[in-house]
This record gives sequence, structure tokens and C-alpha cells, in this order.
Amino acid sequence: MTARQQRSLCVEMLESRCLLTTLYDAELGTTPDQQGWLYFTDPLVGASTNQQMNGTFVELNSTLDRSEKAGYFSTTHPDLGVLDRSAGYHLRFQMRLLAESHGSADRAGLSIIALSQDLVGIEIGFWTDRVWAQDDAPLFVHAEEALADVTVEAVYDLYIDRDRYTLLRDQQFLLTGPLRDYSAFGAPYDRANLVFVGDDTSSADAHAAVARIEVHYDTQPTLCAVHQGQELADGDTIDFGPLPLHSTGAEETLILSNEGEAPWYLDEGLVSLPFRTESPPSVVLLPGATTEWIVETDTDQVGRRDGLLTIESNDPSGGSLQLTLRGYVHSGPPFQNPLDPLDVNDDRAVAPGDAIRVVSYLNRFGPGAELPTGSPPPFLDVNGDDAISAIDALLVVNHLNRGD
Ligand SMILES: [Ca+2]
Ligand SMILES: [Ca+2]
Ligand SMILES: [Ca+2]
Repeated sequence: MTARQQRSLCVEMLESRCLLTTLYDAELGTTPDQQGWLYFTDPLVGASTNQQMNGTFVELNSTLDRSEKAGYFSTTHPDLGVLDRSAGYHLRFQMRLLAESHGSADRAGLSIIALSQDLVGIEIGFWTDRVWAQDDAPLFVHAEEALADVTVEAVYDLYIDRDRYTLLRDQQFLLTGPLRDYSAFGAPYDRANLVFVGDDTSSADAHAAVARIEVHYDTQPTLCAVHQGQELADGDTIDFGPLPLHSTGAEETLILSNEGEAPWYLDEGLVSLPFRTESPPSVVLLPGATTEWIVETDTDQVGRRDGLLTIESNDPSGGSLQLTLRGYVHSGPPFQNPLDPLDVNDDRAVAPGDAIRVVSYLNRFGPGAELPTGSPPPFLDVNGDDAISAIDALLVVNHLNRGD
């Protein structure tokens, strides 16, 4: 099975695992409370805040009285399952903000709340020109933010992955940060598996239009690391091969891609000496995105190059990779041992094992076989003619027979 076939199998498994549920669809022509959501206004009776269908949107308007609150709670929704952040989930909102005003920098007239089954989640506030996260220590203070024209209809993808949320806008990265725990405040932040959209403050108001809300479960990133067309697994080796002394361009390129359904984050990417990198990979890869990682070494000195490349990421299945880096800088024939040409396996002794290495290679690849592409040892070219043939084994055998 080729790496490509393996990968397409892997992707198919992920696709079948990733379940999508529509929680609200304005195209059905009904308001969210007619599709399973709890619509709640404060005050309960006589609120000037209103909801109404307008084309392919439901519009929620609290601008007539800032002190009122109103919005949609998933509490009663029959189709919302367990929001398990360790398994990962993803909420998608298609909406726009027609107007918003606030009396405090820590409040927004339109907010989205997503709380996992353990109450840890995130509240995102929407102003017309930015989105921002509510902090939990202290409670409900304006935290990280990103500028965006929220008055234009867009699809917002909110990914919850263990300890981090990531917000995309029309498939473009917008905002990320740690998840928060607001449960000390009480209701509704003490409700597990909660999704809320609306105005939840007496200090701001908004006129918002929501077209669609969806949830995906089991959304995980999947790192696919490829070198020279081969998918890399933990423990694999990246071999730079023989490198002529003082040559340039001793580098290898890794292709990292996210074949999963959630943003991939590089937690740690380390290259040990004598290898190094001048182009660290992207720290975040959105689903389907790809980045290159170039690892290089110097060729200033004859000898072996051994190192490690370590990748730690938020991919729970294959996100931790420790790869061996190797290479060999040579000034003479690349596969002739410069210390002792007869010492094929480079163990500082000449023994029958050295001849056997050559014979095994010839048995496997035949006489006239190409030189290996990987780094020596073994140094199979005993006579240094840049070919591997029976004479290379014979030289070792003759030496041993002579007993010198
Ligand atoms: Ca309000
Ligand atoms: Ca040896
Ligand atoms: Ca030879």
C-alpha cells in the first residue's frame, strides 16, 4: 500500500467519524425557538426586544432598550449532543451584525457562548468592527481580540480543542486563545453543553441576523508529515545522504499538512545540532493547510551527522514525532571508510562481518548495483572506486586470510 493510499484511507475514516448536525436553518422560514432552541427575553413579559424572520435570516433586535437581554439557548435543543472538548467539537455560525452599541468596553450586544460538558468553554463578543473573548479572571473582562468587519455576512467556525479555542471567519484564521471557566458567575455559565447566541447584557445592545448554526463532533487535527513522498511515522529517519565536504545546499524539506477537521497547532518543533532550521514551520495549520519545513546542516567537517527532530502538536493520535536526522560529510569516495577502508561497518575493527556486509548488499541488489542513497556506514566501497562489487568483499577476506 502506498503512502497516498494510506492517507486517503485515513481521511475517509476521519470524514465518516466527523458528524455534522444542523441546529438552526433560517431557510426553513422559522425562528430558532421553532427549531428546538429556547428563546428567552429579560424581562420575560413586555420586552421591546424582538425576533423576526427576514428572508434567509432570523433577526434579533435589542437596540430599542439596551437594558434588555434576549437570545437563544440550546438548553432544550433535541439535537445537541455532548460537547466534549477532549474529543474536540466545532460550532459554525452563519450571521451578520447590522448594528451594535455598548456602554462598556467589556460588554458586547451580540455574544456567542459555547460551554463544554465540564463547563469549560468560551464567550465571544461581537462589535461591528471586531470580535473578542471574555476573560474569566477577572470575570467578563475584554481579553484577546481581532479586527473584522462583522457587518458583512460571514461564516464563523469556532473550534474547541481541549484547552484552546480557535475562531475562523470565512475559513480565515481570526482569533485563538485559552478556554475559560465562567461557572463562578452562575447561570447560564453553570450549564453543561450550552450554546447561546444573543444579547446577554444590560450594558450593550445589537441588531443581529443569524442564518445558520451547526455543530460538528469529534473534530481533531491530523498531522501528516511527508519527506520525499513518504509519510513519516514516529521513529523514522530523515537521511541527508552523503554530503561532499564544503558543499552547499545540505537541506531536506518536510511537508507538514493538516488532514484533520480542526486547527493543528505546533506546540514544539526542535532540531538538535549539528542540524538546524532557518524556516520554522507555521505554528497553526487550518484543516487542509500545508507548510514546508526546511532542515539543514553544515558540511564543514568530514564525518557523521546525527541529530533529532522533535514535533509536538495538538494532534492526539500522531502529533508527537521524534525523527532521527543523519548525514555523512565526505572528502574522498563517499562510501569508503576514511579511517580504515577495510572497516565496512565502522566498528573500528576488521572482521568477517565487514565482508559479509558487502556480500549481503550484492546478494540483495546484484552486481553493478547503484550506490546507496542513504548515509554510510556501512562503507561498502572498500577500494574506493565509487562502485560496490565483489572486489570490495575480497579485499577484506584477503586481509583476514593474511592475518595482518
Ligand atoms: Ca442588552
Ligand atoms: Ca568492522
Ligand atoms: Ca568498490
